[in-house]
Amino acid sequence: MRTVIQNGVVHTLCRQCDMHCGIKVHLAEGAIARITGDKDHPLNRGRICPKATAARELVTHPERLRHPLKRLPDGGFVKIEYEAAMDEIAARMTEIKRRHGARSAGVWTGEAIGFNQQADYARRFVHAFGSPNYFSAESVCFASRYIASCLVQGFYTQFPDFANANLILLWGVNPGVTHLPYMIAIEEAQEKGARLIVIDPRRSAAARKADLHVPIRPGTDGALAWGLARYLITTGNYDREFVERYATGFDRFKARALNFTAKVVAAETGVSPQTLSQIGRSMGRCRPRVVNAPGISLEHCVNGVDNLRTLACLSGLCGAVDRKGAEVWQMAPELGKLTLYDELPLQDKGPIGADRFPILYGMRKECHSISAIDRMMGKGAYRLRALVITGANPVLTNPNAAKVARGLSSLELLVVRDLFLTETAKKAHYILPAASFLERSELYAWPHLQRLALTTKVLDSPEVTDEYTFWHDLAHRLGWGKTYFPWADEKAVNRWLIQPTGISLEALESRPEGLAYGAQAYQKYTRRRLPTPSGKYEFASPSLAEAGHGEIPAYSAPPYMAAKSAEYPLVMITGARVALYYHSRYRNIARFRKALPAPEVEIHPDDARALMIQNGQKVRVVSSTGAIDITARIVSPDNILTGVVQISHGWEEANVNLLTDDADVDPIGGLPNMKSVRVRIEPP
Ligand SMILES: Nc1nc2c(c(=O)[nH]1)N[C@H]1C(S)=C(S)[C@@H](COP(=O)(O)OP(=O)(O)OC[C@H]3O[C@@H](n4cnc5c(=O)[nH]c(N)nc54)[C@H](O)[C@@H]3O)O[C@H]1N2
Ligand SMILES: Nc1nc2c(c(=O)[nH]1)N[C@H]1C(S)=C(S)[C@@H](COP(=O)(O)OP(=O)(O)OC[C@H]3O[C@@H](n4cnc5c(=O)[nH]c(N)nc54)[C@H](O)[C@@H]3O)O[C@H]1N2
Ligand code: SF4
Ligand SMILES: [Mo]
Repeated sequence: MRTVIQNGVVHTLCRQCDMHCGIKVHLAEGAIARITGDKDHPLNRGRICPKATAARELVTHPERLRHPLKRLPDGGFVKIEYEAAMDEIAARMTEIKRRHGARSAGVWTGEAIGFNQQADYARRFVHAFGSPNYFSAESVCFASRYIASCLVQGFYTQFPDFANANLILLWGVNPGVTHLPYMIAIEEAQEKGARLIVIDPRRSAAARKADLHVPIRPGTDGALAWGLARYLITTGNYDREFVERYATGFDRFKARALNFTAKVVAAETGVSPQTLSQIGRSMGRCRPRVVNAPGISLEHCVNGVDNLRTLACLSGLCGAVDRKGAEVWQMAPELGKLTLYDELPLQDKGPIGADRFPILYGMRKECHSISAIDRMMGKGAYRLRALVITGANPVLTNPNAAKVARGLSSLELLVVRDLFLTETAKKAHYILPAASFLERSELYAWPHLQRLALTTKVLDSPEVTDEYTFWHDLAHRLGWGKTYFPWADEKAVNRWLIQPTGISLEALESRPEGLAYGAQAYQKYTRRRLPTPSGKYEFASPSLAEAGHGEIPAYSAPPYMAAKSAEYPLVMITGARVALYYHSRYRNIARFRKALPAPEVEIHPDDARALMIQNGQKVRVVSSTGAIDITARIVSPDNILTGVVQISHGWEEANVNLLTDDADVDPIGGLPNMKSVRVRIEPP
C-alpha cells in the first residue's frame, strides 16, 4: 500500500455512506496520519461523523483481506493468485451458462458501493453476460421510497431543501446519526426559525432536538398522514391552486381522507387529536416550505409503499413540490450511460422477482433480493446457481438470515468481494480483496447542490482490485470485454462518463469540492409535464390500478395491530442506527468496540418489570422465524413506547435478522417488514 504523495493533504470525499462529505486525508511519510472534515466543502462544512475518522484504521486494518482465497472441499480456504482465481471463476461461469443458460447467474451489490457508478458496472456486466439478474441492498432499502415518490410526483428528492424549510417533519429519520449533512441543513433551518417535528416510537437523538416529538406506534404512519390530509382538506388550508391546476385524482383521494377522523387516527397510531391538530396547524401555516422526510422505517413495513404514497400526497396538499424549502425535482448531470437496459433489454428472460414485484423491476430495473434466496434453493421458475456479491453482507442484513445462509451455501459458484472475511464471504468459493473508497476514484454528483465531483485515489494498493478492474478483467476472460468494458482503467472510464457534461477530468481533479453542472430551478411543473404517466401530480394512480393495486393509497393496519398475538405480545423495531456502526461494518474498529461492545435489546421499564427482567440481564428474544440471546437494556420511560422493543442489526453475535421473516413483505415494493416484528422475550 503506497500513498499517492508522501506528505501533505489530499482533499477528497468520504464514501462510507452515500452522503459523500468533503474530507482531508493528512499524509505523513507515506501513511495516513489522520482524516479531518473539509471546512471548504459546501455539503458538510468541515463536520464529519466518527466513521470518517475510522477510515484510517479500516483501510490499514490487520484483518483486511490482502490475497484472493479459494475454498477447499473441506470448507477451509487457501491463497490463490488473482489471475488464476479470475481464470477459474470465468471458466465456471462459462460452464454454468452453457449448461443452464446465462440467467442462472446474477450479481448483488451492497450499500458499500451502491447506487452510483460502482453499482452500474455490475449492472452492465450482468446484462452483457446475458442475465437480467441484478440484485442490490435496495430491495431491502430505498426502493419503496423511490417507487412511492415517483408514482405520485414522478421524481424522488434525494436531499430535500431542509435549509430553507419553515417546517420539517422527520418520519422515522434520525439524521444526526444517519445522514450528518441532513442534520447540518436542518440546524441551519432551525437557526432561521424553522420548526422541527419528529415522529418516532423512540425518543431518538433527532427527537431530543425537536420542537415536538410525536411517539407513534410502529407501522402506523400512514394513518397519521391520512389524518393530516383530512385536517388540511377539511380546514381548507391546502394549496388549491396546485391541486386544481397540476394534480389529478384529488376528489377520490379526498373521499378516502375524510374517513380518517382524529379519533380514528388516535386509535390507530396513539397520537392524540390535540397533537394531530397541532401538526396540521403548523403545516397549514408553513406551507409550501414544508419538508416531509420519511426514513427507512416507513419502508420496512408491509404497508410501506402506500404509507409513503400518502405522505407524498400530504406534501402535494402543502404545495411543497419542487419549491424552495421543500422537495425539489433535482436534475442529475448527464453522464455516459453504463447500464445496458436499452441496448440489451432482458425483461423477457424472467428477471427474478419481476413476476412478484413488477413495479419494483419496472421502476428500479432491479430484481428482488429476497426472492433470489428461494431461487438459490431451487424454488420458482428456474434456479440461481452462480452469484457475485460485492460490497454487501446479506447473511447479516437480509431477512430470515438462517435461510439466507442456506441459500448462499446452495450456490454452485459464489464469489464475494469485500475488505474483510465476513459471514457472507465465509460462504464463498472465491473471495477477492476489494479496494476501499480511498483506493479508487469515482464520480459523484449532489443534485441538490447541482455539483459534480471526482474522488481521489489516495492509496495505491496492488493487492486489491477496484470495482471497475474486477468487472473488466472478468468480462475480458468471458470474451466480450472489448465490446462492453473497453476502457483500460477507471480513469479512462471516468473520462468517458463525464464527456456529455463538457467538464474535463483535469478540471474535476483540481476542484475536489466539485464543479457546478447546472442551476436549480423551481416549479418546473408549471412549464413542463411532471414525469408521471398523466404528466400531473397523481393523488390517484391509474397505472398502479392497472397493475392490480389500489388507485388511491390504502391504509392497512400492521399485522400486529390487526390481530393481537398471545404468543408474541411485543412488537420489535430492528435496525435503529448508531453512530459508530454501519450495518455490519466497523465492529472490528477497536475504539468503537470499546465504546459500544455488544448488541442489546432496548425495552421499556414497565415491560421489563412485567417480565421480571433486570438491566444487563441476558434474555432470549423469540419470533416465529427464530430466536437470539441478547443483553437487555432498560431505557428511560420516555425513550420507547410500552410494548415496543428495539434491536440494532449487523451483529454477528446476535443477528436480529434471524428473527425477521422473508415472507413478510410489502405487496408493491417487496420490501421486508423489519420494523414491526412480533416477538416475545423469555429467559435464555
Ligand atoms: N451510523 C449509521 N448511519 C447510517 C446507517 C448505519 O447503519 N449506521 N445506514 C444507512 C442506511 S443504508 C440507511 S437506509 C439510513 C437509515 O436512516 P434513518 O431512516 O434515519 O434510520 P434509522 O436510524 O434506522 O431510523 C430512524 C428512527 O425510525 C424509528 N422508527 C422505527 N419504526 C418506526 C415507525 O414505524 N414509524 C416511525 N415514524 N418511526 C419508526 C426508529 O425508532 C429510529 O429512531 O441510514 C444510513 N446511515
Ligand atoms: N434487521 C434489519 N436489517 C437491515 C436493516 C434494518 O434496518 N434492520 N437495514 C437494511 C438496509 S436499509 C440496508 S441498506 C442493508 C445494507 O446491507 P449491506 O449492503 O449488505 O450491508 P453492509 O453491512 O454495509 O455491507 C457492506 C459490506 O461491504 C464491505 N465493504 C466496505 N467497503 C467496501 C468497498 O469499498 N468495496 C467492497 N467491494 N466492499 C466493501 C463491508 O466490509 C461489508 O461487508 O441492510 C438492511 N438490513
Ligand atoms: S456522514 Fe459520515 S460516513 Fe457519511 S459521508 Fe459524511 S463523514 Fe462519511
Ligand atoms: Mo439502507
